[in-house]
Amino acid sequence: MNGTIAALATPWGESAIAVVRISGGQSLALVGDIFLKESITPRTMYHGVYRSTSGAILDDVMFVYFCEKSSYTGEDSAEIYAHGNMVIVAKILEDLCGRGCRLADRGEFTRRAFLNKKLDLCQAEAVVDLIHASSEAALAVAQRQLSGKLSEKLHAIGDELMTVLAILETHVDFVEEEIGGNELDGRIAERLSAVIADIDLLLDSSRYQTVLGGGLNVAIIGAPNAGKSSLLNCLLGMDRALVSPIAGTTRDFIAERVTLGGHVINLLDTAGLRADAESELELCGMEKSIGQIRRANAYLLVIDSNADYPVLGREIFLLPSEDNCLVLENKSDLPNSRPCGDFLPKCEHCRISVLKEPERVKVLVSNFLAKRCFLPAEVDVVVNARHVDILTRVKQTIIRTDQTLATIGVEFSANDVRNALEILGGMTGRYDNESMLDRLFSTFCVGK
Ligand SMILES: Nc1nc2c(ncn2[C@@H]2O[C@H](COP(=O)(O)OP(=O)(O)OP(=O)(O)O)[C@@H](O)[C@H]2O)c(=O)[nH]1
Ligand SMILES: [Mg+2]
Repeated sequence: MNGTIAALATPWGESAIAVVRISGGQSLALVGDIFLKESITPRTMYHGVYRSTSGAILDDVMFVYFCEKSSYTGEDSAEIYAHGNMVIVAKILEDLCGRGCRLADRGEFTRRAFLNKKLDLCQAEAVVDLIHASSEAALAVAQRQLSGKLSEKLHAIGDELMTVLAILETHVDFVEEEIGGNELDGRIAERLSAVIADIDLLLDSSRYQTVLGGGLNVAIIGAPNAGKSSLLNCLLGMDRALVSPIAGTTRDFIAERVTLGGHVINLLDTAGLRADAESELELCGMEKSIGQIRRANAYLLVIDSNADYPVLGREIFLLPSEDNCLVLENKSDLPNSRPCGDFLPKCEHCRISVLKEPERVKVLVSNFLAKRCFLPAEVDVVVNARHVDILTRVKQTIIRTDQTLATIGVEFSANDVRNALEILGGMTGRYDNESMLDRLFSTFCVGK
C-alpha cells in the first residue's frame, strides 16, 4: 500500500458532478494545501476553490475529508466534487499527481479496504457484483454478500471444523484416557457430514450465477411461421422483428434484452426450423440459430396449433425439457386450432394467441420464467467460480479426514482438518499470492 492514490470515481464523460477520490496518508495535507485550510473536520462538506500548484483556478468545488477510522479504504481519504467536465477532471488529476499522488489502479481503493480489514474478500467481490447487478435478484444477492451473509456461513463452517479439530487434538493429547475409538469416530463423522451438507448447499447455489450474472438467455424456437417473431415483439412491447405470413421471414437471429417481472432476460428470436429449407440462405440462418439455441438457459417453443407438429431436428431435439421449456400453442383464435398436449407432453403447455391476447401471453411467459429459472426464495447467497474452487477443495479434504480417521488414525486426521481450515481461509481473507489479488481486483473499475 504505497503512496496516496487518486482517481475519478464517477464515469468518464459529461455529467452534473464528477467525484475525484483520494486515499492515503497525504490526503489531509493535500486538501489543506489545495483549499488553504488549516483545520478540517472529518465527514464535513466544505465549499472551496480548487487552485492548482501554479495558482490557476481549476474549479469551484465541494470537498470532504474522511479520517482512517471512518473511511471506505481504512486510511485517510478525501473526495472532491467538481463539475462533471472531463477537462476539469483531467486537470485536477494532473495537479494531484504533481502534488505527489499516483493514479489508482483498478480496484485499488477496495483492495486497500481489504488490506485494512474493512472488508473481507467475499465482501470485496460483492462490491463489483453490486455495481454490475442488472436485476433486482442480482442486487439483493450482492447486497447480502456485501453485508457479510456469505462470510457468516463460511465462519460457521470454520467454527465447526475448529470444534472437530479441538476434539481430535484433545484425543491426541490424552490418548491414554481412551475416549473409545468407535465413539470418537462416530461423533466426528457426524459433525463432518453436517459440514459437507452445508458446503454442498453453497456449491449448489453456483448454478444461479448465469441467471444473476448476465441475465437468463431465453430462445424462442419453433417451425417457420409459428409466430416466434410476433412473440418477441409482444414481450418487448415494440415492433422489433419483421412479421409476415411468408415462412422463413427471420433469417438472422435477433437478440434483445428485456426486463420481465423485475428480471433481466436476453431474448433470442431465431429462424424457423424445418427439414426442407427452401434456400441456401434459409439454411445458413437455421445453422446460425442452432448455434445460439444451444447456449440458451430456457426455451419458449412456439407451435402453430392449426398445423402439423414441427420437426425440430436432431441438433436441438434434446434441448427442451420439462425444466426449461414452455410450449406455446399459438394461433388459438383460428377455427382449426386444437390442443397439442401430446407434443412434448412432459413440458408445460399454454394455448395462446399472440395476436389477440398479447398481455395474457406476457404474464404467462413471465410466470413460467419466474417459476423455473429464477432464484428460489431460500437461496440467499450465490457463490462464484473462485468460491466453487475453494469449497470443492475443502470438501475433498474433509472427505479425506473421514477416511484417514478410519484407516490411519486421529493424529493424521487432525492434519487434514487443519488443511481444510487453511483452504477455507482463502475464501474470505487469507490469500496465497499477490497474483490472485491482482486477478480479483482487475475486474473493478479504476475509482472503486
Ligand atoms: N391468427 C393468428 N395469426 C398469428 C398469431 N401469431 C402470429 N400470427 C401470424 O402468423 C404469421 C407468422 O408470424 P411470425 O411472427 O412472422 O412467425 P415466425 O415464427 O417468426 O416465422 P419465421 O420468421 O418465418 O420463422 C404472421 O402473419 C402473423 O401475423 C396468432 O396468434 N393468431
Ligand atoms: Mg420470425
